[in-house]
Amino acid sequence: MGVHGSKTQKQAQVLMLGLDGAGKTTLLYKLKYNESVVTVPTVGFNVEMLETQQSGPGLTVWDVGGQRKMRPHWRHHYADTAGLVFVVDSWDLRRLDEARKELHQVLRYQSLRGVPLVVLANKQDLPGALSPAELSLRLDLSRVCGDRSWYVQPCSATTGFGLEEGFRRIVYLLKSSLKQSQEDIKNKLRSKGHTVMEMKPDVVYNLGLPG
Ligand SMILES: Nc1nc2c(ncn2[C@@H]2O[C@H](COP(=O)(O)OP(=O)(O)OP(=O)(O)O)[C@@H](O)[C@H]2O)c(=O)[nH]1
Ligand SMILES: [Mg+2]
Repeated sequence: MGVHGSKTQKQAQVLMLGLDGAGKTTLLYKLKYNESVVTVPTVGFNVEMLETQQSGPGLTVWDVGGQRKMRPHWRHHYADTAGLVFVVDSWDLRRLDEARKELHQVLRYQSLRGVPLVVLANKQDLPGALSPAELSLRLDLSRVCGDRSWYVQPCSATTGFGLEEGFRRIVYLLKSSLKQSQEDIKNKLRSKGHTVMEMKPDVVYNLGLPG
C-alpha cells in the first residue's frame, strides 16, 4: 500500500462510510501519509488515491462525512463504487445499533448489489473494544451480506495497526469478484452454445489479475 497516488495504475473506486466519529478521516490520512491528523467532522468528503501492488488496481478512496445530516449524500456515490469499506467504532457499544441500521440500509441499494464489503473494526487500541467476531455478530453480517464477499478487519487509526491489511483485503475481494463475474459470463455464454475463447486476463481487464 503506497504513499503516493499513481497516474498510470488503473483505479478502482472505494467508498468509505460509517457513523460520524468512527475514524474514517483519521485512518485515511494515517494510511496515506502515516500521520496522525487532528480531524474535524467531515462536511462533504475527502478523496485520496492509494497505490497498491503493481498487479492490482490503485484505489481512489472516498471518505464521506458520517454525521446524520450527511448520510442522505452517501447514495450519490454508489453508482461508481467497486468496493465498500464501512468503518465502525468498536469501542462505542451504545452506537452499534445505529451503525448496524445504517449499514443494512446501504447494503439494500440495488446499485451496490454484489459490491464487496470490508468492515473496519476501528479503535482496537481502546480497552473493551469489540473483537471482529463479536462485531460481525452484532452487525448481523452473515445474514445481511448473503452471497456478497465480506470481511471484518480489526484496526486502529491511531496506531495504524490493521489499516494496510484492510485495504489489501478490499483489493483481494475486488479481484476475486471480478474473476467470478468473468466466469459467470463465460458459463452463461457456454450454456447458450457459444464458444468462449480464453484470453489472458490482462487483455480482458488490464487490471493485472493473476492468471
Ligand atoms: N483511540 C482511538 N481514537 C480514534 C481512532 N480513530 C479515530 N479516533 C478518534 O475519533 C475521533 C473521530 O475521528 P474522525 O476520523 O474525525 O471520524 P470520522 O469517521 O471521519 O467522522 P465524520 O467525518 O464526522 O464522519 C477523533 O477524535 C479521532 O482522533 C482509533 O483508532 N483509536
Ligand atoms: Mg471525517
